[in-house]
Order: sequence, then C-alpha cells, then structure tokens
Amino acid sequence: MGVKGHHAPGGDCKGAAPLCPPEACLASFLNNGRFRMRIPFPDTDIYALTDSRQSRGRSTLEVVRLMLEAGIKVLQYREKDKDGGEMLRECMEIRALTRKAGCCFIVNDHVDIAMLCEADGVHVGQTDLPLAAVRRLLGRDRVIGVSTHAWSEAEQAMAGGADYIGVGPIFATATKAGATPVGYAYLERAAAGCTIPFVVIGGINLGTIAEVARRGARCCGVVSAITMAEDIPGTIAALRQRMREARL
Ligand code: 3NM
Repeated sequence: MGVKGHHAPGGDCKGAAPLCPPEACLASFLNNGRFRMRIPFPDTDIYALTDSRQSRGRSTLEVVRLMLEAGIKVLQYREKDKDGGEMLRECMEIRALTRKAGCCFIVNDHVDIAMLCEADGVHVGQTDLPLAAVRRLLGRDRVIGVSTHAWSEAEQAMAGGADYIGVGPIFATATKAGATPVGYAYLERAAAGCTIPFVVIGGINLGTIAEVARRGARCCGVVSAITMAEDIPGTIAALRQRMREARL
C-alpha cells in the first residue's frame, strides 16, 4: 500500500494534492522502483488477434510469429478455451517476441495474466471488469481497450479514460457467435465522433475491408481472416493493400 489516504504504489501524485505530502510521493516512487513511460496505442492499420480454435491446427505461437513477420504492430492474445497456466506460458513467450518486434501486446480479459507477463495492455468487454477497476490494477501507463457496440458505450469508454475502443461487430461472425451486428451506422458514428483510436472489428476480411475503410475505419481488428489464412503474411499484406487503395 502507499501512504494512507494518498495513492497506491505505482500511482502518481496528480489528483492526490493537497493531501499528498512529499514523502508520500517519494514512497510511491521507491515502492514502484522505476520510472514508467506511458505506452501509446500504435497508429497502425491492422490489429491482429489470436484464436487457436481457428488456426488450421497451428499453435498460437506459430501464428503469432507469422503475424509479426508481416509487421503487425498491435496484437491481442484472445484464447477462450485454455487454462490459466497455459495462457500465462504462451503470453510470456509472446511478450518476448512482441518486444523484440516492437509490437504492442494486449491481453484479452485477463488482467492478472497481462500484469504477470508485462503486456502493454488489456482489452475488456462490456461485461468484464469495469474500466475504472482495470485502470486501478494496471496503472496509467498501460493501454486499456474496451469493446463497444453502440455510441453510448463509446462515450462512456472515452469519458472513463480508455486508450482505444473496439467498434463492432460490423458483420455477423462465427468468432463471436450470437453478437448482433451493428452495421455501418455505428462505424460511421465512431469515425465522426471518436476522440481516441477506434478498432473496427467483426467479419473484416479481404472481401469487406475496403468498404469498411471507405466508411472511416483507420484500424481494423481481424481474427479469422488472418488466423485461418494459409499464407498469413501474404493475407496481411493484401488486407493492408486494400485499405490503402480504399482510402485513396
Ligand atoms: N470482438 P472475426 S467481434 C473479438 O464486436 C471480437 O467486439 C468483436 O472475429 C466485437 O475477425 C470479434 O473472425 C470477433 O470476424 C471478430
């Protein structure tokens, strides 16, 4: 704990004044043990996510290596059927690979695993831990993303200090079966009003990405079109090319 009534270890002193005496700041600094820089959400076109259930039998690590080979700059570990130990082992390895590649590494849902592997951030849905609680655990320097399915949720996430939001699912997708597609209307609303980066997701593939880019998507979240591709680097290059052409 930090000094009573002031702030948690790893926090800073902004907002604690006038209660926060200099020794509390010093304690926080010493407890924390190191300076931390705020990690930015990268300005990039494709946000790649893992899904070992849809990877043609390839391991998550193998798929991640191919994504990084293609120059992916933000990658989310999203595994729904694995136990905690396996997820942590994989995330430790992915952390080392993404660090080397200069890729922002986000863990879906599991704040504990993200902290243990020193991921750059966490992504949460509307029914996961609330943004404010995740921020308390992660601190200000890490990236937090929130899935949104309507403009009211986007406004709430922006006001709550999210670093980016997911906007979707634009189309129906087997990867998130049962989720109601939001269509182009919400994408266009987000493109017009979002004050933080937004990642357009749900059914984005070689056939849909150009129109989504024309309607304002600057960054697309893609699962199955990449994880199911025989040629992952080639498919990522083609997705990028179609986004570029659509924006000309
Ligand atoms: N989040 P695919 S849709 C992980 O709308 C995820 O928040 C969504 O998978 C959201 O690229 C989705 O295979 C799945 O369609 C996207």
